[in-house]
Amino acid sequence: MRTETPTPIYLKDYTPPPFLVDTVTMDVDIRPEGTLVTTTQTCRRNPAAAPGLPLVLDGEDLETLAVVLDGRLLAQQDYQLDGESLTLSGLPDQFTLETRVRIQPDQNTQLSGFYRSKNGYFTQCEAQGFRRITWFQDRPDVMARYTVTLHGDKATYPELLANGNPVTRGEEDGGRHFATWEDPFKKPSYLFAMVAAHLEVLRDRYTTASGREVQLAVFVEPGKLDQCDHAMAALKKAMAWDEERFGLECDLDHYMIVAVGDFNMGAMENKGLNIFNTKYVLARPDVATDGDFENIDRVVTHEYCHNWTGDRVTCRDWFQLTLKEGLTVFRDQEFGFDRHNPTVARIREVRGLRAAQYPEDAGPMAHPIRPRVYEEINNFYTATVYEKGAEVIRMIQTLVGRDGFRKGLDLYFQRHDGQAVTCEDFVAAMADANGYDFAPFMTWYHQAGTPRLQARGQYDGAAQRYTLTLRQLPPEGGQPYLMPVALGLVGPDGQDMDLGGGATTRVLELSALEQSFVFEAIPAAPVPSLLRNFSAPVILEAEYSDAQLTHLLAHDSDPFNRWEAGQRLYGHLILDAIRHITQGVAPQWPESVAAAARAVLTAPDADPAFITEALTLPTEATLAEAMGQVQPEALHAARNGLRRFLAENLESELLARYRALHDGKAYTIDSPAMARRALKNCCLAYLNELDDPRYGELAKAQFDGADNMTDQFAALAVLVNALAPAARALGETALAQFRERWKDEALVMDKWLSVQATSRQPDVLERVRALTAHPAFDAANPNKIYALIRSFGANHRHFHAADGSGYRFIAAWICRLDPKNPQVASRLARCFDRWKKFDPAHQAHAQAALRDILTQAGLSADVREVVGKALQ
Ligand code: B3K
Ligand code: ZN
Repeated sequence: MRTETPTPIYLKDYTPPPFLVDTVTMDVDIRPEGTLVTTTQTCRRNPAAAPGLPLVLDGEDLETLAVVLDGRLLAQQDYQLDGESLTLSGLPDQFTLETRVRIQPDQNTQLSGFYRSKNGYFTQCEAQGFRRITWFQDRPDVMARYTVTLHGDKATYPELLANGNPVTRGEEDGGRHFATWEDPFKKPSYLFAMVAAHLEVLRDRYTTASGREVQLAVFVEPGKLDQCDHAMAALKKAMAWDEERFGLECDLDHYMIVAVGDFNMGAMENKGLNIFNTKYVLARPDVATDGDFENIDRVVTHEYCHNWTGDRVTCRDWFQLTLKEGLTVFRDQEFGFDRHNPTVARIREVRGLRAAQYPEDAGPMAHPIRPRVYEEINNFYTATVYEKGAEVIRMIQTLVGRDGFRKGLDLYFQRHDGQAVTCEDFVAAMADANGYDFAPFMTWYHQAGTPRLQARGQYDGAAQRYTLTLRQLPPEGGQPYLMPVALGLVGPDGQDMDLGGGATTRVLELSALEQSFVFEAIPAAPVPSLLRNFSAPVILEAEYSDAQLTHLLAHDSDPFNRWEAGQRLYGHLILDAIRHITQGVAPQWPESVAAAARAVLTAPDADPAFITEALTLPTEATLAEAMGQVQPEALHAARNGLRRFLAENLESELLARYRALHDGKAYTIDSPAMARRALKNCCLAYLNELDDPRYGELAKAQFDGADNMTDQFAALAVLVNALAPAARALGETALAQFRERWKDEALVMDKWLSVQATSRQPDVLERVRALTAHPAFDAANPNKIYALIRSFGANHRHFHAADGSGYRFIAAWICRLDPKNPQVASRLARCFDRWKKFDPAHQAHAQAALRDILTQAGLSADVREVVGKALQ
């Protein structure tokens, strides 16, 4: 939406829609001169709305050809057409409205609504794309039954798809054809989808627990059929899992996934017709990494889970977005825990939360998981709504238990199936099913920011009593939270102590600002293991000594907290080193951290995936959050310094482990094999922190000999980032070879772009600039922008270059993209979120770049909101 003055939308202003829509019949005629859309809606007055209100329809970039009320063609003075609304007053209580519009999908560069991609036409309607197709009350609480007929040239668009079930299809004059689809379910307009394209399809079937047969289909661009098997298998696994875990069966006769190369985000859960970014569908061992395979599992599951949490029960308004997104992320996370090493999965989630959501919560775009106000809703598909939203759902499960959570979810569906509801409705179902009072918990829904948690332990040896005092510091002196704090007490022998009745972990419910918990019969002073398995999304400010952290890292029975202790230890050391570096003193690394890391690396029975996580340092973005004022060069140097110190001290163990894991065994895509590859590549990367040219050669040999993308790409990344000149030269050769081999695989070329944009080499910006002119790059394709431009924006060291060059580069791209695709431009603008954490010289550069953006004429609401808030 283009607008000069931002118009904030407030949750408190919500009113029910004046009219309900029972049926929508659409005729979509795709022609070279534009697409004609004729929509017939049967409407009736909403008894829940104020009486006598006019009907206000939303529309954007529509050429209005006719408005017909109950069969009567209206004259222009019979309705009011201004900009983005069409208003009809004095309407009867029931009527049929027909509108005819022409749209230009070939010119739709925003990729919202109906748009052209390589092999045809696709839609994206969430949040407000449907209004770019036809006039409608484009809001999620208007749910209707849709019948859609598509017409198009048969040879160019052999597949004509829409939500629901195919009803009829046939030939038309001039080599054209048509197809009619009927969706038996009421749905909000944001779940509408249609596709007219030339695609190939992989078909399969799934029989649900109660015997319903569901036809499954994955549609991809011609030539990619051999990259669909994994997505199809993921879909079937997700269907079985949702039955088993939540008793939720697929309600559809047809479940289709369509992959498209031009897509603003990951994927979209349109009822029965999911549309996916190719990135989350296409995979084959030689072109996709283990991470890609896992992401496909995750996104396919996420969209599938939406069929219940989002589609069957949807949101009343967009402020409630976390109702479906937080809950569905929680569900896809649970799927991950049930299928993979749950600790490693949890670690990765928390790493992601700290790298993206914590900074968001501390920055200018901070908002509660249920925001109270927005200017552009597309800016609120955030880590807070999604990932923190999932943490909030997880805390509910922790508080009422797994069975209690299931009871609550059952009640939620029983009460609200087919409705558009609020977060309160969800929590009320959880409360009522469990007799649990969630009132003090609701702070999580309306307060922004990350709470801090302090812990003070006191041991009374004579009384054998341990008293733990927890103190919460809500952000900016806000309301206290109710938070579950899972706790264990680790004894000097490394064993968990008995917390009563043989339990070794207890969930403390902290709801006051300060609360003390007393534990009796504690034989010795323990080290508290707090927030086990990350039981609440808070910042724990416990003052652990390095010795206590080493103790937890070695012994905590909670593997998440073993990892956490390591992260804390690394964090302490890196922050100390930064202080030294900024004073011109070389940092000193203690032997004890090398010993601790050695113990991790050589633990005989540990899962290699866990070892990898435990040896991976916190990211620069995460570490920056713990600093008062960030010095990006010093931070980068300190973090690399610790990596190098560990490599020097663990060289022989790293090499031995690498050799043992690089065993030439046949490639498989199961969790244990993935874990082994992860650790192998972690060892290879550490070894290349050293100047020894043999390790560069080792990486190049792995690159040359790899039969899978995981090993090939990991070796490439190591070489591209290598500091030793010989290894770096091998990196250049490898980049050229990689490009030559994969130039026709768009997704693989995205990796090639992003590995260069995220590199730590000093010439990275020059290189990125040059790559913007490379044939592998395309400014109209979101994946390319994300791979090259946004990856550079996430390159902490170089985006925050002292001369401001990184800021100017990203700002220029925001200005260039905004007129074409504001959603993508706005995502790029988020790179500036933390500019105020840097020193005045950095700030001056960032501020100038941000101001430049704001002076652009016709700036979108999307970018204006993000940049405006950043400058406030
Ligand atoms: N619901 C979509 C996201 C739509 C984003 C619109 N800007 C994908 C998902 O969360 O599953
Ligand atoms: Zn979602």
